[in-house]
Amino acid sequence: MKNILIIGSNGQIGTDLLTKLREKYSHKQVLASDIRPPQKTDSNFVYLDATDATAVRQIVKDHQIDEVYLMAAILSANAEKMPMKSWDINMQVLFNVLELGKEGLIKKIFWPSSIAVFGPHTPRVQTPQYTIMDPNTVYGISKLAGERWIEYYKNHYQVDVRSVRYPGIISWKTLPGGGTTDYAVEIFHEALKKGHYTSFLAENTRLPMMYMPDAIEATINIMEAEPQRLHIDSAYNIAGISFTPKELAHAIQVYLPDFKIDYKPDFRQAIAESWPESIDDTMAFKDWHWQHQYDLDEMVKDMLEHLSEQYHKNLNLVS
Ligand code: AKB
Repeated sequence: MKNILIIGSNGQIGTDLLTKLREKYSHKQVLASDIRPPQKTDSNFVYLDATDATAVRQIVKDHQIDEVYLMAAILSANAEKMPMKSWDINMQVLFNVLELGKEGLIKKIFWPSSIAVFGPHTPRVQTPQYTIMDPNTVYGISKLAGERWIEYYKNHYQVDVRSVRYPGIISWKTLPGGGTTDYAVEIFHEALKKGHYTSFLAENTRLPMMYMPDAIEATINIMEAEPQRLHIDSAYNIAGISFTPKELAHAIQVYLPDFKIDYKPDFRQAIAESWPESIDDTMAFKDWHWQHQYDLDEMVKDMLEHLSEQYHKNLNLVS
């Protein structure tokens, strides 16, 4: 019987991860924690500011935690507005957890990296696992530094840390908070609420994306893989679907023919242009049989099905 702690359980990925892990194990075994209160009362939730090393240690000890999923971070667009603060937070929370691994207090850690580790000189199409990495955002720099540090802790202190480079994640339960790929979630809400969306990325900006069920699958699969199968000590490339705002709008129009989109690129355009268009995830496939399930149309249909319920709209989603 292992005990799991999710740090950042109220965030976009944390919310879905919490549900899935509690289904897989039990409510009692999966402790939720966040700096924000949960939306629904949760008897197994604790307030946690993960930048506070003493507080993280205390919770890990009090609840005899074996595994930590560290999902708290300041994302790319928000990080550009407060560079030093974001660097401090993103690195501090990681070190607080890595140190507990080094001391043997926790046995396994999941820490997410991102496609933001790549930069303007990285080959943009089918970006390989090992390539030029010259991120030019605070978030990307912190993720690349994080990747180097998790490898260091693995090699020098035998800390078992697992990581994947998440692309933009699309989901309906919780909104993303301050990323460059957030348009791909906002668009669904606005399509259903107003029938119109103004994209902050230009129409032909292609980015790697993934539907939440695939992201959760990747996260849990890498955590459960036999250690001898993992040949990458930093973070694995994982791929889902790559599309542009225009292609996504067309896929939505199949179900909502009156939906309109226009484009007003802002500062996030430059961030998006420094990131890959698509990702080569051969190594994740080879090592732990990773393969995404959802294509663009399946994702759009599922998103609209769930969100139309939330907005009490009756949609006939048979295309
Ligand atoms: C962001 O846009 O900052 C994130 C990411 C790609 O890591 N969604």
